[in-house]
Amino acid sequence: MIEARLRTRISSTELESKVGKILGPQDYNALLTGPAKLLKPNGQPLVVYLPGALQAEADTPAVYATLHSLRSLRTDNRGTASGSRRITRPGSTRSRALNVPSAIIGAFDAAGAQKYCRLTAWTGQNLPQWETLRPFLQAIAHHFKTRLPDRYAVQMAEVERTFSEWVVPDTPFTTVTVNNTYPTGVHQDAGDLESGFSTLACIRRGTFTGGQLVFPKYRVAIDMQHGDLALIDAHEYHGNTAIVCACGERRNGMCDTCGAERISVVSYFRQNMTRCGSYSEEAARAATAAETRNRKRLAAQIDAADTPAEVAP
Ligand SMILES: O=C(O)CCC(=O)C(=O)O
Repeated sequence: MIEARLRTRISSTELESKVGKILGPQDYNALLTGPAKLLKPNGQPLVVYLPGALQAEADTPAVYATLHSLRSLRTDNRGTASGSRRITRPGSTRSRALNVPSAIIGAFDAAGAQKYCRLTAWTGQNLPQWETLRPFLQAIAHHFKTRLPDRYAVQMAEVERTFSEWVVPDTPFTTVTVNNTYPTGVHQDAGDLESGFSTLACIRRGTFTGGQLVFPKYRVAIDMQHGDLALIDAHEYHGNTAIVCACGERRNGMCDTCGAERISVVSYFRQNMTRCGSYSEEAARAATAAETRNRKRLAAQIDAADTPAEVAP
């Protein structure tokens, strides 16, 4: 395995100018195609690239079936990672970015309007499918433990402080983001453990060009192939290049015509999961929140019914 310490290759002003943008081949000098461990200038790991490390697990039909089925879940909440600017529509209080095929599965901490920890909606409704991913996620965890034992130990210490129902058994992961065939704009991940590490696995079908995972600050990229795993510092700016399928189309979602598909599976530990109560405590919190919402909605309806209609003078 190649091991190298990188130098910063662009100024912070240039890096900032790339945030939210889709990168291209002009944004890297080195493209990793073989096993490598790259360190940042401070000696901390940036990437451990393990080509083919998940070949067997990636070819398990049930794993592919589950990951592939998630392509229908889309979100406009990925911000700069969507490769677009957030826009707030008139009359709305929420800003939205480009709608991309990206799903969060597993556990999620209390955030925004949902003031309780939970399994994400898809996960709660598809527990058997969620469980088919266990061997895949456990294989990722195994490589993480072997290649970056210090970071793994830090993450497992947080697992010890977390109710087990929120953690994928025998892994340091609570949560997984599954992306299907779209280029992420330059972004840093947020919400995952600062002192931990992230992992990105790739499953591919059909023929396409692009999709290289780029770290623009260091001008390096990885050409992720089917069954590859990269352990990555996702707090460093990263993004992946445009994906053009065999039909010649730039994709935002898999191509139903030629079948080109690039699934990236990002597994991590959500920093605030240590604050969650047990599953039943959080379910009780969710029930109370739903009751409060219903009571407020009903009160608003009663108020509206009591308001005399305006009479024209
Ligand atoms: O698909 C990729 O290569 C990058 C995915 C990613 O950066 C993310 O989901 O945050």
